[in-house]
Amino acid sequence: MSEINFIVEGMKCGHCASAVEKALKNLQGVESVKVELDEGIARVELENKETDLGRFKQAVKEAGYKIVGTK
Ligand SMILES: [Cu+2]
Repeated sequence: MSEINFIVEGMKCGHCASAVEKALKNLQGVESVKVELDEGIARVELENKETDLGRFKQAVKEAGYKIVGTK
């Protein structure tokens, strides 16, 4: 199990948070997602260590938001 904290740009309310949460949860290997709206962070727990972050960025982009980094 490993964890990545994504810095997500563009989330303004609970709807945004749940849209990002849903987009990330749908990805393979994702155990859980918790979005901290105030901090603009999505905490993602993964089954395995992940080095390719492209698919996370893509999923969040498709939902209308942007991953700008990790924390
Ligand atoms: Cu919103």
